[in-house]
Formats: sequence, C-alpha cells, structure tokens
Amino acid sequence: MDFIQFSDIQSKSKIIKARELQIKLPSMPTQYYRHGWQSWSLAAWTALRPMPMQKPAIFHPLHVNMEFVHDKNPNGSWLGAVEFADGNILLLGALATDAHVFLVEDQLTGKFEADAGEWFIAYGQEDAVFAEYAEQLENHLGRTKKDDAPRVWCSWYSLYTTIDEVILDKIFSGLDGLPFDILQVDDGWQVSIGDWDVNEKFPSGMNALADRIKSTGRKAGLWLAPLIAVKSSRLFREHPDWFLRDEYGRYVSAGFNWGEHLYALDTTHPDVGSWLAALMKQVRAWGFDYLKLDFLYGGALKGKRYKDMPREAAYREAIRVMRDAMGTDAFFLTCGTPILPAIGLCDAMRVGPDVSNVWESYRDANLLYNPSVPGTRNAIRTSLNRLWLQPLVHIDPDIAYFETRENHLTKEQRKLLQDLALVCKFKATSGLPQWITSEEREQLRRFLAEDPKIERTGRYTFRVDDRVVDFRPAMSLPREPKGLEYLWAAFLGWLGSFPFVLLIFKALDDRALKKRRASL
Ligand code: 9PG
Repeated sequence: MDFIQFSDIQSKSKIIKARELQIKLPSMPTQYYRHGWQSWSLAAWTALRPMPMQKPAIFHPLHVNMEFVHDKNPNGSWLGAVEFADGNILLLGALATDAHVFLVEDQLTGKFEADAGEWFIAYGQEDAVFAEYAEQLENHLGRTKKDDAPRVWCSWYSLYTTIDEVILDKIFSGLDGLPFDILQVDDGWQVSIGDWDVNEKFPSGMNALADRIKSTGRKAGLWLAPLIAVKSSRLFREHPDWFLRDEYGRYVSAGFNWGEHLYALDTTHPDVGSWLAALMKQVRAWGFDYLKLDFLYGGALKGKRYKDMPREAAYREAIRVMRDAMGTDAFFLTCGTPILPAIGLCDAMRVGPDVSNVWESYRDANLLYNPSVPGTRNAIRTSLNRLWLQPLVHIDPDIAYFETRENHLTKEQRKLLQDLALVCKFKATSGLPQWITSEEREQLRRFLAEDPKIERTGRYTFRVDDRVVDFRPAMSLPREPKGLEYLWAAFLGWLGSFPFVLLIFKALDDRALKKRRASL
C-alpha cells in the first residue's frame, strides 16, 4: 500500500504506480462523486452516508458492479472524487482497467483487482481536474473520436421488439426529408439473444433491410448483444462450454431480461474470439455500417476464464477483436458497457440508462431505489455526470422525444432531454412519422439541423446559444423510503427477484406493444 500526503499533490497533479494507494484528506469532504461501472450504472455527486442498495437483486449484474454492491462506503469504478467546502475537488482515477476507488472515513483509497497500475491524482477546480484526467486517459487508452456524431433514428423507443419489415419500410418512407445520417434497427430482428440470424418478421433478409435503408440516402445501423445469450438459444445448446462459469463450475448470471436468464460468453475462449469476429464481418457484409453493441458488461463479469486474466482486461480484448473485425470505417457504439475498458476502441458510448416515456416512477425511484432502470430523469442524471468523457469519445445520452403521442413527459421534460442531446452533441430519436404532428416534425427537423454554441456555466447549468438551460431538476437522487414505506419497499424488492413476477410484467408490456403495433 502506498500512502500519499495531500500536500504532495495539492499544487500539482501526479501519476503514481501502485496496486493500492491511499490519500489522507485534509478535511472532511462535503460530497463524493460515485462513478458507476457501466453505461446504466449511476454516476452522481452524492452525500457521504451509505446509499440504499438498489433492487431487485436479480438485476444487479446488469445495473451495478457486482463485486462492490455490498460495500457501505462511498465507492465507484476506476475513479472517485471528493468535494470540499470551498468547492475544490480531489480526484483519484485509474489509468488502466480493473480498478476501484473508495472513501473510508478520511482516506481516499484506490485498488487494482490484479496487478499494480497507474493512478492519476489531482486537486483543484472541478472542470480542470476532470479535463486533465481525460487527457491522461487518452494518453493511456487512446481516443477514437472523429468528425461529428451522426444523427440517428433508432427503432427502439417507439416500437421496441415489435418491429418487422413492413412497418420499418413504411417508417423509412415517412422519415424522408428529415436530416438523419443513420437509420438504426434495434432489438427485434434476430432469432434469439445468441442467435444473430434474421427472424421470420424479415422475410426479405438482412441484405435487403440494409439496402432499403441505403436507398433513402442514409447509412444502416444495427443493434446486437454479442457477449450474452439466453439458455434457449441454439448458441447455448451447441456450445455450453463457451459460457462463463464461476470457480464451482456454475454458469455466471448476466441478469434477467426478455423474460429469460442471461448468460455471458467467455471471450478468452479462442473459438469465441473467432465467432465474434465472424459475426462482426457478417453484419458488415449484410451492409450495416453503424453497430450498436449492447449488454456488453457480460464480457466483464467475474468468473473463471479459459485464459486466466483480469475480467476487464479480458473485456477490452473482446472489444478490440470486434473492432478489428468490423473495421475502422464502421461506426461503433457501445452500450451497457463498462466505461473505462471501452475507451479508445469505440466511436461512441452510451453514458447513462435508457430514457423512457415517463420522467420517473415512484416504484423504481423511491421504493426500489433503482437509478439504473429506464427513466428520463435517470438518463439525464447519469449522462450529465459523465460529460467529462466528451473529449475522448462521442457520448450518447440516449434518444430525445419530440412526439406527444404515447408519451407522458411534459413539454419542459421533453425539452430538457433535447437540450441534453445538444450539450452531449449526440442527436437521436425514435418517434414514428405516423405519430408526430407537422409542428413536432418541424421541431425535430430544426433540432437535427442546428449546431448551437454550448457554454457550461455551472456543474449542471449551460448556455445553449442565448438560452439558459438548467438541468438541476433532474439531478437530485430520490428520497429514501422510511418507516412503513421502507417495509413495503423491502417486500417489493424481494418479490421483484422472482422470475414469475417479472414474467407477469412482461406479458402486460407485450400486450400493450402488440396493440400499439396493430394501431399503425
Ligand atoms: C434493446 C434495448 C435498447 C436500449 C438498450 C438496452 O435495466 N434493464 O433491465 C435494461 C434493459 C434493457 C435496456 C437497458 C436496461 O435497454 O439500452 O437502447 O437497445 O437494450 O433490448
């Protein structure tokens, strides 16, 4: 363990190599910057007291860093920062993968899971400190940001999995005249999670789908979740030995979604590497140039790998394999990705949870205390707290809504999401041309065309051209449940980990979506 004196770094930042490192703080800080592990995990300035554990536990693999979920101290992945009463901050940040930072009383502590690595330590004004950290990360991990981010229409936040060839064809025609660069087909085209072949809803096949998009003058984008699979997939049946297990030989859970348990590929297995490369080549050969690779955290879960190496280092290697196979001319968006290990290898990164057509749900926010589930407030909060990544990679705060149909956000809330896109310089939307009024269509057209001047005036306040934009209404954390509410919350959290309960919710969602699709 290396001990660092605050006076050593007070006037000048430092880089130190150590497996474990501890800095004694000169005074008790006022806030702690928690940096969540992957895209959907919370990033926020928080109080120093322990936070309620987010529920239900069945989602932990896809929401938090499983290894630290029971830690009561303020902590986060790769970096941590404290703010003092005078507004200055002290940041401790790893410059390599497989590291975690904790605040234990008045000691800021960093630990690498395996070997020693480099740490960046700096004190001063927040913007300057984070900017210097980003610069150092670029030196160590690289930078892939080129040109401007493309403007994307994505099928997810309107049709979810109910997409098919007929409806997409109609939508693509309806989007004519709007300045999108990419039309991206999301979840719903594939046979199953693990089996990345076209399903019966697309009888003309994937080449035809990409061609149809390209016929509109745009590039074609596609969603895949290449590092996970469900047990019912052919991939799992045919290659059970490709999946990650723990030291007792049990399959490692990658969480629960689509009404099924998820499992993760062991990407260090040589056959998995070649399978991943072949899959990326296949997708490019179909004609897709924009790849949204999702649920990537599966590749970085703890387990006993074919090749013994730190889990995030293994993950970074898998991302590199996929990047090499797809080629540098593809646009590579990572989602559900552990943040630091993907830097330098992808063009864009989702930096927050999913938005949804509601601002915040009482059940998810207050009772389950879960800031990682889809919700507009969750998306704004975490994305904005990751703005410091902007020099390194295009940061994707998820889509903005323009439509009022099938949407429960207020005008102000929709506007905040649109402004977040402008601040992050990443514009995407999912609205159906059939839904939007001519006025909403005009707003969308203007949004896609504009390039406003952005000036940061405070931690969460900006000037966008001449407008003042204040994100503070989205930034605070939910109120914690107390008394009877606490008991109700604990019960719900327990209930929510039973797959049959989740299946009931899924059945209700599916029914609503079917109706939505039928109404088009
Ligand atoms: C497709 C979607 C979209 C979306 C992605 C990802 O916490 N969760 O249970 C959870 C489930 C799905 C999810 C995010 C979080 O969405 O972010 O844009 O591509 O997959 O299935």
